[in-house]
Amino acid sequence: MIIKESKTVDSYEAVLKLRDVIRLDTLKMLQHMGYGHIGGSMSIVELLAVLYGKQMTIDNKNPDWAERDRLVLSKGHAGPALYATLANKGFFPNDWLFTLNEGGTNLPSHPDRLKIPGVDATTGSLGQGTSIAAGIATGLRLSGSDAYTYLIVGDGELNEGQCWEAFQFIAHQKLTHCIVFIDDNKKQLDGYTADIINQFDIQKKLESFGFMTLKVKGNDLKAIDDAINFLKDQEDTAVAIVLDTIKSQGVPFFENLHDNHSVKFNTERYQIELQKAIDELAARATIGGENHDL
Ligand SMILES: Cc1ncc(C[n+]2csc(CCOP(=O)(O)OP(=O)(O)O)c2C)c(N)n1
Repeated sequence: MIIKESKTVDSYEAVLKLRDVIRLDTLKMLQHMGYGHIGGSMSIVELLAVLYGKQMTIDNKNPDWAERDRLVLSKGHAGPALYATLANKGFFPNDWLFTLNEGGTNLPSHPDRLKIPGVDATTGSLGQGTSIAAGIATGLRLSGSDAYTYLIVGDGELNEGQCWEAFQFIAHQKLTHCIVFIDDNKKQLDGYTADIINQFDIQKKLESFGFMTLKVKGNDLKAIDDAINFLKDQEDTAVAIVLDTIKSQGVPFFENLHDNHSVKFNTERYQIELQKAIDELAARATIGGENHDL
């Protein structure tokens, strides 16, 4: 068994750098395509950096390794951020990123587990990833595996009743090794989640289902990492983390843009602002990450 040997042991400095390159490469992919899901991709960058840079047991040389941790990106429209992460972790060549959504590409806009090394679940139809993750985690438990399943769900996605059916199952089964993350960026496709179908208090709802929950700032790498470590120590309970995020997180102009779900970069202003963000990130990535209280 080589289980622990391939555990990622990157330092926080490496996690910071990974955060910046995920954000940078995702923006470059969207720039190349001319449009795309900037909002929901950016709001999970920090989470992906902590998971792939520190928490996950994975092997880029053996993406189907039976003992690996799994990740289900149920909000599959954020695929570009996952692709940038996997490319930077060595699962496939970086130049694949610039074929996003093109005819014949390996990287369709939403994750396809049969095409993309490192993708554990095909997603895009909101809600479905929650049941897939519940199934994967159950299968791993039944086979005696200690591997974790990480499930990322959008706050708008919670409008899908399927999510709550899956959460009920995860809670009932006390699937300690299925860690649920809610990307609470307060917006969905065409407006504020609270205006479309209010989710009310997500944390309280999950707790009423039997989850132990934590809420953390979704741009705070250490808070995310600490929350995961804390929940991994819990026994006999389902666990979830509500990430307090901002749509288009880390890219100030697009954070402040009202319609920032999927943006067409077809105005001079959008193109200039996107290029500015790319240039700033590229400069920061080169010097190895900003100072951060970690
Ligand atoms: C079943 C289903 N209905 C509708 C859509 C179209 N859709 C794509 S993203 C989205 C909004 C999702 O909002 P949220 O989960 O909050 O995502 P985020 O804000 O993080 O991008 C919708 C309605 C879909 N992909 N699947």
